[in-house]
Amino acid sequence: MKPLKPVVSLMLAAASVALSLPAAAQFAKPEDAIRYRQSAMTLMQNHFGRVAAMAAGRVPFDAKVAADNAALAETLSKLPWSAFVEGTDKGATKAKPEIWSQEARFKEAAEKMQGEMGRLAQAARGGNLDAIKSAVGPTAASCKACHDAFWK
Ligand code: ASC
Repeated sequence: MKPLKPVVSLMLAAASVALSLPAAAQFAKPEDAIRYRQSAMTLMQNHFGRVAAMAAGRVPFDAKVAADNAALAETLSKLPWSAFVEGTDKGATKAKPEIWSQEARFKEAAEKMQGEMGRLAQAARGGNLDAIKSAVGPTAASCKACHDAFWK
């Protein structure tokens, strides 16, 4: 294998540190954690939305665009959770206190959504619009269920 450029090795090292750090140490300030999870949700909504628009027939179906966007949405669906750290229930957030008082329920809803995003990504990799259509509904429902319960 060709040796990696120093900058690339550095980025990989930084990424592996970020993923293995305890959640609280990932963020210098509570606002940073809030911004991080909001950014991840915004990006996820955008990439999921592009696939949902094709499933709804609002934009022409393009199998590669659907697969790429569903894969991004699946990856993004893993990111918000480490940012729900202590002390981030107030400030510029619509997160409900139930996230922390009913942690198991929140975790279950978050994992349900990640599972549905995974199934959507799998359907999109297969390139079949009907399979994508079948997966979009349950995925959107899992977004909504969590927002209804845990979002102001
Ligand atoms: C989205 C989004 C959600 C869900 C939900 C579906 O695109 O951001 O939270 O779909 O609105 O009902």
